[in-house]
Amino acid sequence: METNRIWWKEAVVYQIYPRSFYDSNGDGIGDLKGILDKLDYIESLGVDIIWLCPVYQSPNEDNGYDISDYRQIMQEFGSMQQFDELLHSIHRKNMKLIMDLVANHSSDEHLWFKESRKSKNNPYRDYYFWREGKNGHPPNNWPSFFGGSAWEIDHQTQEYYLHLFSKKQPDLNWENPKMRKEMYNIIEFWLNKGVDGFRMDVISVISKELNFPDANTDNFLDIMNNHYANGDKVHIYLKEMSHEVLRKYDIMTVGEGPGINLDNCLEYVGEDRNELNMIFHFGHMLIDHGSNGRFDPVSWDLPQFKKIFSDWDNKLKDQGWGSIFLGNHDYPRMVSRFGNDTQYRVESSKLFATLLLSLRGTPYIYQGDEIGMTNVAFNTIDDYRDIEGTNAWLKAKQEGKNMVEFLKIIHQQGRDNARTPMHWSSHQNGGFSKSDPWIKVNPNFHHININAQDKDQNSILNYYRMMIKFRKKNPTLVYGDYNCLCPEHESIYAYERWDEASKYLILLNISDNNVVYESPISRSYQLKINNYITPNAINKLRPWEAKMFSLPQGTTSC
Ligand code: TEU
Ligand code: CA
Repeated sequence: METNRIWWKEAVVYQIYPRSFYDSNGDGIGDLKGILDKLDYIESLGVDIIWLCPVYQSPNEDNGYDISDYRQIMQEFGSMQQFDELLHSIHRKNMKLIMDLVANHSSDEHLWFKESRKSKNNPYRDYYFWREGKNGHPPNNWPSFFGGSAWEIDHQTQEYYLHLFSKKQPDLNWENPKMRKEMYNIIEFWLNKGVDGFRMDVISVISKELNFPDANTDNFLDIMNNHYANGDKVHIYLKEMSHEVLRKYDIMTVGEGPGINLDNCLEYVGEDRNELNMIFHFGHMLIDHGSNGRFDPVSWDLPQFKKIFSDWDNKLKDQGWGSIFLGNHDYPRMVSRFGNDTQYRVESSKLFATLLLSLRGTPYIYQGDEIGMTNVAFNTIDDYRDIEGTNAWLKAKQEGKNMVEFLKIIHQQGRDNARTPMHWSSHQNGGFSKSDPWIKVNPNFHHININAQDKDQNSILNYYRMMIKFRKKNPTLVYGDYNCLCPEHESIYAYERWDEASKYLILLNISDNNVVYESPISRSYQLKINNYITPNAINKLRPWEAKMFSLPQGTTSC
């Protein structure tokens, strides 16, 4: 039994994208009061921590990931008093709240940037990266994550500024100790309010290659790995952040890290590093991204998917800690992307809930996945809101691509799939708002909604509630060892979890077919979890069937 038990390792996290969660005042935009109104529902899931996507003042170029004031609440979301009330209510329910720290870049409407762009000798000039162009072109050929150049000319001083994301998200210069100190003060401001930690946005790219060399490839993932991620000083900055502020609080930190890989992950989360508690790794989330990113989709297979999870478990098992997630606000809906969101939507949603809640690491559940919300397919690009998707659309159009085909790629790969409003009921707008929401509701809210599932013992929602409860009662699923069985099998993901107290065999049929698990299953194995309502032969797996067995003490490998 694990002796070194830690709250954020045993916790289950629920991610809220506030803009799409619940609109309490009828303006079509989710808000903080809306989260407070639904806090009993969140508590009913059995989750421990709420990760709140950015709620700071922002012009919403990137829906809050472009911050214009780190100490003010976005007016559309409500007031600081409402934030304080929400935080207090979360704590009263013995849950915790982590905020989203966006420290790599600010909004171009932040005071710092407004000053910085005024003149080359402004005291805030070096809060950002300014460089001269080359023969009327940007300083180098780096691309933005959101398409186009990563540099924008500013005519006031005729210099370019760096923005790895949109041009309204200028990158902050972490070389500048004054900027770092201001960022630490911002972190301290929220921690002193009682916030329980941070998810750190693209924290792996805060240290830049200061000579800004040209990339010698046009493969975006290679450019990101070679030039943006894991810069020389990223660990110096994280250690300083920890020393200056984080270590003084009993909090949790999770780094979002494009470019964090098996070779360098322990530099971020090794227990002896005093940097971050855990990271999101993206191996499985980029599995269908071609060389030009999400809108250049490629096929993948289950052995690839399983290997990623097994490799990361093996790397982090003795030190550090990982996150287990299959969806968030940046990726298509989990059941549409990895499952079957038509004929087997219920079974495959439950199967992935079983996966999320039976692996080693801290599980993250993204709002709406607990009821099996799916991708959406709007008929026109005008119904989409995400800057990454709309930029890609414009680029495809300029390149003369077949836009009927490209819209299908947006349907399959776009981030807005995860940002349509939550389905609370079959009423107008899915019960999300009395007004037209900022983005259309997925029309399938009529049959996929919380009201319809809350009292149905066989619903996806109640399967999540059961699985969360089961994981909490069985810390073997948190801390126990892991071994993947039949790793090459094309349809079955079979693995075992164990410690000296218990042992479990988990069988997941990740396919539309009936399959048989060939290895022997002794009659002494007790079936504890099954996502089908009717029983079947112990070693048979129906399409998207998940089974978890508890094994008698001393059972050797399955
Ligand atoms: O995401 C960064 C990131 O890695 C993903 O956005 C992904 O790389 C991108 O969508 C390209 O496919 C974080 C936030 O989660 C995201 O919402 C923000 O847009 C981004 O940073 C900039 O702050
Ligand atoms: Ca509102």
